[in-house]
Amino acid sequence: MSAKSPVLNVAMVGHAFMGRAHGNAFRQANHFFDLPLQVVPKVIVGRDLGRAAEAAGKLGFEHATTDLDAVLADPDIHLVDVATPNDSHHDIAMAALRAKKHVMCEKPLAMTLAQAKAMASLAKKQKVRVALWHNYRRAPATALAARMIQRGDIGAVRQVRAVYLQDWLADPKAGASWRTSKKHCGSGAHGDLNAHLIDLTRALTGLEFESVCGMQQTFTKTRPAGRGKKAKVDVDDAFCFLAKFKGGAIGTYEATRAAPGRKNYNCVEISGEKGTIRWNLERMNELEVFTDAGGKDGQGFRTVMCMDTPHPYAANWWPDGHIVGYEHTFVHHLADFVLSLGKGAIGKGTRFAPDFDDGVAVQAVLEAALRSAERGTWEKIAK
Ligand code: SOE
Repeated sequence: MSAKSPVLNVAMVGHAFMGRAHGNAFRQANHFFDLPLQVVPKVIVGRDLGRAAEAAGKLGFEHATTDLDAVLADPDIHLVDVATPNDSHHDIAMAALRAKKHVMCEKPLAMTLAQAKAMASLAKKQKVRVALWHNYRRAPATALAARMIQRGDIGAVRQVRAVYLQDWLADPKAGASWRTSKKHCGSGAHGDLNAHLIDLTRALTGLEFESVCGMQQTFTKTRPAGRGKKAKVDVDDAFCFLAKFKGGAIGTYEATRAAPGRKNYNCVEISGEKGTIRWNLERMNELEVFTDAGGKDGQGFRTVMCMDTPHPYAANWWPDGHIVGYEHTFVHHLADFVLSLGKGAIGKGTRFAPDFDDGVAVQAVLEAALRSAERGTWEKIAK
């Protein structure tokens, strides 16, 4: 990127945990990637001006506001980033799309499949670029896994084993939040964590879901809500489902936020005809690989340390052997999105994934699994 590169002025709506991860990416991307646009963190939009201004100062945005309409009306804002709780994704993104802004949105894309479809459809109509922050596609190790699987290193995929285990809601005394209220989040661990697993396994294998069979459990039915009050929990603490893929592969998925000791254990294992690949977020730079190399007496899982020049993204940071972290996956995600923006008109070969069509695909699986858990039946994935 040269000093005269055009700018990409960013408005970020929301500034909590995901706002901090996105904000860091907006500031870092141009420092480590040669991008066609200079990303400029312009404004943070929040409900409370004081807190938004404090976040703007910390995250390096030029200013803060509570007036989203004014931001959307500003021709000098090019990209709107939605980093808010799930129930506001649709309305904010649709308003930004109507204003012809490029839009990046946190996962899950929406509260329902219908909302997700409306967002994807409007994005196409407005001919703007959109992205969904499924950041785990872009760890060096997961990007390498996708490359290896898609070039045939493990043969045709037969089985997917995916778990995303956390424990921040294992304690019944852990407080209620928007993440435990269906009105604000749609579902609990399912939409929060299975969404990541669905997207990541789609990205790694290229498989599409055919039907699912799910079950869910809420272990803690009410939680402290401050000032001695209690709030009802009407979403899952844990959600498991079986999956049949088009072409005959099968899968198992498990998401929970009540597994003591599991802090952020996002672990995916893909078995093919002739090999297996396993990735665990808690050891995010490592990829466990079993292929039929080495003859019968030399076989075994090997650990690939994905932090060297041949590995995706790794060379943008440090010399071989230096590791990267969780926050780097967001920087990689944004860098690839800006590269896609720089390719001009939307067309084949310039598409960024995951976009809102991928969001629709994830939402369709989430919703089918919820229907299945409610009815106790296998459910086909809606088109
Ligand atoms: C909470 O479960 C959470 O912050 C998720 O919402 C994120 O998507 C995940 O990356 C980490 O855990």
